Amino acid sequence: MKRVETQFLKGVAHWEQLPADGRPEVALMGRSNVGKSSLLNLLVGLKAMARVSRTPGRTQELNFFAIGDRLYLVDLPGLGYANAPKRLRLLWSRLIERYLAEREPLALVLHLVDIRHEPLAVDLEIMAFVAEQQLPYAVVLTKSDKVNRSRQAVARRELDLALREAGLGEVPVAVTSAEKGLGRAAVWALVEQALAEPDAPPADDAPQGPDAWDEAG
Ligand SMILES: Nc1nc2c(ncn2[C@@H]2O[C@H](COP(=O)(O)OP(=O)(O)OP(=O)(O)O)[C@@H](O)[C@H]2O)c(=O)[nH]1
Ligand SMILES: [Mg+2]
Repeated sequence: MKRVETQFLKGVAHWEQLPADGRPEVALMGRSNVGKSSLLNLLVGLKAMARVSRTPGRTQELNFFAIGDRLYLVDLPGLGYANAPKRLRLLWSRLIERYLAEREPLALVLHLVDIRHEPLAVDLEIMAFVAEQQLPYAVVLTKSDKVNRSRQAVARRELDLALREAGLGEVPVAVTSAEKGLGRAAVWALVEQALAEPDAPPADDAPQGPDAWDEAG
């Protein structure tokens, strides 16, 4: 698997610590344990760039990873737990909420949904928030190695229904397995598409696609 030149920049716990260079940012968002850190590792082609934890909710800060000098992947803290109280939004830190609502360089929210389960309450909250704020948005169905083809098809239908009910039409979807190394190019394609949108920050003459950034040792 090819690597993408990647560096951990920092964990951000306060607004003032956000990078000031204006590079576009792609945020990985989803419930705790859905596979955000694993997807980040898959995307950059390194096994242990983002910490993968079996203990839900371990990542408490917004973790910024520089992809070349072109963009940041932002590993957001996991949201909500299976046994969380009803008002899940309370578990979103004010920083996450403000980051999503106000962050200028935010070019794409990648919402990770576990392919094994119907979208959970926390997923519906994310969709509602995305619709309300009109954020650039795509969904990644994770852990595809855990289900068969027919369950994959059902998951797509359940997802499409939830998206429609949230008022979100035409949302791009990728299917991944960090375990099997599947879906990497599909997710990068979503990122490229978002960076190419007219209201995204200009990409200069930067090379296109992860293969072009294959400079890491
Ligand atoms: N089988 C399988 N397991 C996966 C996959 N992706 C992640 N996992 C497992 O799911 C667990 C959680 O993965 P993480 O990547 O740490 O999830 P996270 O969303 O970053 O979790 P928090 O940071 O705690 O919110 C780990 O045990 C991973 O090994 C996948 O594609 N397939
Ligand atoms: Mg994580």
